Amino acid sequence: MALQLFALYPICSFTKLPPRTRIFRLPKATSFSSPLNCLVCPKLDQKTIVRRSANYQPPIWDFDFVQSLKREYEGEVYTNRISKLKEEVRLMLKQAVDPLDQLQLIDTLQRLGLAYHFEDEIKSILMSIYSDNNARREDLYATALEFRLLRQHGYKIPQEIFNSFQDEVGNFKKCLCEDWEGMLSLYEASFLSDENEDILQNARDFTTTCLRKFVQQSQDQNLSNLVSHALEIPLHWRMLRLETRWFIDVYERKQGMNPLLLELAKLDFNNVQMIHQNDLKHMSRWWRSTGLGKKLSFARDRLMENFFWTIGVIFKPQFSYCRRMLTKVNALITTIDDIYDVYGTLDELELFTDAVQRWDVNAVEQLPDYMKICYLSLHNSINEIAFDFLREEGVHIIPYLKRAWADLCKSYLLEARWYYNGYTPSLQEYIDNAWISISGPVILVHAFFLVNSPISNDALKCLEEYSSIIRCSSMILRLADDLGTSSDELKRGDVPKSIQCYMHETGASEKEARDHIRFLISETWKEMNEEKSTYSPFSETFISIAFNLARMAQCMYQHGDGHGIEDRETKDRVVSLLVQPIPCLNKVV
Ligand code: LA6
Ligand code: MN
Ligand code: MN
Ligand code: MN
Ligand code: MN
Repeated sequence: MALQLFALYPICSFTKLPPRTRIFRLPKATSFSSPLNCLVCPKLDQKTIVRRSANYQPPIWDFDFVQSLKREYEGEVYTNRISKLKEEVRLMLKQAVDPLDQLQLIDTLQRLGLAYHFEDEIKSILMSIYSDNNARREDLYATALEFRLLRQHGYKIPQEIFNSFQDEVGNFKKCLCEDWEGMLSLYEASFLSDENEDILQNARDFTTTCLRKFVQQSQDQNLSNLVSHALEIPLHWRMLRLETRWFIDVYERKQGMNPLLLELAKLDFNNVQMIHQNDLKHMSRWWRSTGLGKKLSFARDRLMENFFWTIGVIFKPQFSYCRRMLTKVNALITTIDDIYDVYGTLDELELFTDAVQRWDVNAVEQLPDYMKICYLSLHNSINEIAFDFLREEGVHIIPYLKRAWADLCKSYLLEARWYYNGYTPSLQEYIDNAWISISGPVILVHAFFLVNSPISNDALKCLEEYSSIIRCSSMILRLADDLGTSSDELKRGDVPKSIQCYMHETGASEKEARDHIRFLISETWKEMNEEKSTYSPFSETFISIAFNLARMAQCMYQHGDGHGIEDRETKDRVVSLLVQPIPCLNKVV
């Protein structure tokens, strides 16, 4: 049973929240010293408020440690060497003539994290391969590779390209199972599927079964590592930088690898890492200056993770400003989410929601102290982003930004009401709110202005409507988060999340519910994939951000709550992307 993902959409449904339970008048600033909730709900005595705790641990990343991160591979020798190697690769791309060689080179460059240097060259090669579409169709590996790369780059290439590998009744031929390279290639290609593409769904099922068998039987450790890695999360769903870091090691061991490509990959990785470290250091100073980590001790103090998300979302060196501003957005989201989910009383949350909707600095007067600092910090940070945009582009964007925050807070508030009423919504009702309450729209609306200029009216309209790509990306973020965090959330006291709503509604077991949520993630990916092949007013950069947000979610919550719990997988990942450079043995001279 496929759920209609966004049945109650458009957002106008969203703006019609249940009527306020209480109407209050704002007092004069001088008329109260204790929080306004005394006025709102006279019987509530501040001392009797029992607040929840999430028992979040203090951050493991020390401020001084972050500031002391060193740049080991910095200097002209390295930049010169990188330039020289890039020219060599450009030549390789020019000289490759056999389509399979070309495709393999492109694939390798992508997986080594180098493709962004050669976007024009890659585009023109793929264009020529696409126009010459009577290439051979006997080799499954080559066909699937071509299919995957072309779809990735937005070409409409039909799933029927795989017909010759099926028998008369449409099953993939059993004998193909022996060809593990072909299987792996088809497996990865099958994730580029749109909705209702049955050949690709069959391909995914068939290759998954074959590859699982392969892993069980293979004696070759390297090969089965490769296949297990793919089975764990397919390439199309993977966070790019971590995949790059992983693949550089794989490539180094690969027979017949090209040492120049390897060298460039390592040097470039280290170079990008230094730029990221620089962004991180800036943001770590900003975070300290807000005082939020210290003052709001009930909330997650997760600057490192908040920054780490931005690498997943947009890693290219030239987008430092975007990474930095999104780090602020993420840090504010994480803090405000904890206010709503953990610390705040319902009355306080009503006030905060109202203040955000007004987007008026005077609204701070109605808030309890702990909210004041958060509210002003939100105001200052977001207004500053808007100010930068106004200065650079001449466009006033506060209405867009504040609207996104207001929608987020309204969705938080609805969840808080559900919680206090002990209400379990249907899965549909939950989802209609939860794709907003996960903060995907806030992140993407800000990202839009942080990378897009000039902006078109068409794109603005799609942004305002939270068009399909924004909803899909947010939806995957929500469902992945629920898979990773809902067990702990329920224990500490929180609304039922998608898994529990589904169990409540259908009587399914937790395992069945989790499988269903994974199915929804996979279906949402298919819908999002369509965004690549249909006209979109959004820039390629913005589209890639939306895709990457979904990828990053699946990465962060792969082993549980990787955002809240720092000292497990997330720590190793942070070390490998942000702390340790790749040793380059043949030091450049
Ligand atoms: C997840 O926490 C969280 F804080 C987010 C804000 C998710 C995505 C965030 C970024 C990129 P939690 P909830 C900062 O699992 O309450 O508490 O919506 O989110 O389930
Ligand atoms: Mn939460
Ligand atoms: Mn929440
Ligand atoms: Mn959660
Ligand atoms: Mn569709």
